[in-house]
Amino acid sequence: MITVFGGQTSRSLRVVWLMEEMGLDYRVRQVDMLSDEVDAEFVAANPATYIPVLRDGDVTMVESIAIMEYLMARYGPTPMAPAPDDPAFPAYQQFLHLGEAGLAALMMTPIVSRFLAPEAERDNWGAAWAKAAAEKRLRLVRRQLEQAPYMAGDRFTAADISVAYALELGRQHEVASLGEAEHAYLARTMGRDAYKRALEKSQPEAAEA
Ligand SMILES: N[C@@H](CCC(=O)N[C@@H](CS)C(=O)NCC(=O)O)C(=O)O
Repeated sequence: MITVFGGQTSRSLRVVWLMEEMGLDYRVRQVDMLSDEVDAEFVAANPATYIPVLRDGDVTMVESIAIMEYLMARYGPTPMAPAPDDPAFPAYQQFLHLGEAGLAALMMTPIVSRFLAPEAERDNWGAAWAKAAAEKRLRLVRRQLEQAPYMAGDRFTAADISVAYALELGRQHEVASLGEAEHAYLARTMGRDAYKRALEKSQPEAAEA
């Protein structure tokens, strides 16, 4: 069975959400990122010690977007991934990656600066730059939402899983200013049954059930 090492609000949610959309069988193996104890199985799976990690038979992978691409290629075809000859494909591919590389990854610097950095280092230039860079990239999401309900057009795809996760991260930690269209988009995407199931199954108490 597929195992995802993750946590309830981590990027493992992207992977679990996708598996719920695809109807795949999996289990979530909780990783407590705040614990001081060494989690030997997790460290063996990812010596860089970040989540999510996917284990599928002999395959061990990190990076949420790469994992999603692997799952859709390995267990598809799926409506979550438009085919390369589909007119929706370029926008799909762009936003699938923008959600992490252009949004969530940039948001992490202001988030960890605000919540984890020593007091004197909270307002640092790098964090302000990363926040501004993410805000600029959000204009691409905003422009897309003026034209279509989803990142790839009329249909929900994995690009929405990628971008919605990032928007929610920015919203929760107040590092992104979301307008009405972005809030409506979050309600539309995170209102899906598959997302609700993913959230439930990512809770620590549900993990080993
Ligand atoms: N680009 C990676 C980022 C993964 C990442 O930053 N994960 C966070 C949790 S959401 C983490 O484990 N951070 C701890 C660390 O980096 O040490 C992905 O998309 O999977």
